[in-house]
Amino acid sequence: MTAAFKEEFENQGYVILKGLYTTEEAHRLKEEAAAILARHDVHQSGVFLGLTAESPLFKEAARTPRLAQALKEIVGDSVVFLSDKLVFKNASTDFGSPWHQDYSYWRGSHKLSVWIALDDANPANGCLRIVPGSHLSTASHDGQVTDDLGFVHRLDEKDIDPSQIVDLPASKGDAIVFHDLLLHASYPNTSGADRWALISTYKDGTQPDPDYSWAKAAFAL
Ligand SMILES: O=C(O)CCC(=O)C(=O)O
Repeated sequence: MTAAFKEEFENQGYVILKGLYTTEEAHRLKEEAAAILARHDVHQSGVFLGLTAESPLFKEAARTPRLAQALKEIVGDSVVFLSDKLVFKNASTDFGSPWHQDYSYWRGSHKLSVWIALDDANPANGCLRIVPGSHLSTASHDGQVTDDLGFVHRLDEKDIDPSQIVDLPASKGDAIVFHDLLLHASYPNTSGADRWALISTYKDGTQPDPDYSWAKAAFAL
């Protein structure tokens, strides 16, 4: 990792770790996620919180050395894993996530999200979309909530300049690390195929924060 890596994160608000996990590792994680979902009464929201809290395999993946090194490069030596969630889309759970900054939900110190592809992701099955550089300011989240997707803080699509949007297709095992002020959304899944992604949250352990009830499996890297 180089100074250019950190500079890219600071300027763009995100960096891509291609092939963070091998195809086989991503496949194993998806199988494990499916086993976890099968043990729970998961409804159609397409979101399940807390895989690492109940799976040693996910805990191991959350501290994989290349990721730990990249996160330390960005925030410094004290990195804390807070929580993770599976955002799974398929033929019946096919919504696109609306535009938002994660910070609008979390507040406190700034965090990093790591979006990990457990399937190949593209515009047809719901890949991530971002606005590079948007992490440099806080947007007001006053978009109308007319569905029950659970995104209560969101921007109106018309408030996003289409010329600034970058689509981030990903191969299974790729990871996108982004700042909690980076504007992002995802396409709806019109393909009928799975698009499962793991999204993990990390923070700089030296920064004070409120207690987050959703971070019950927190640990230092
Ligand atoms: O649909 C996605 O993969 C993005 C989900 C997302 O942005 C979120 O849950 O904060």
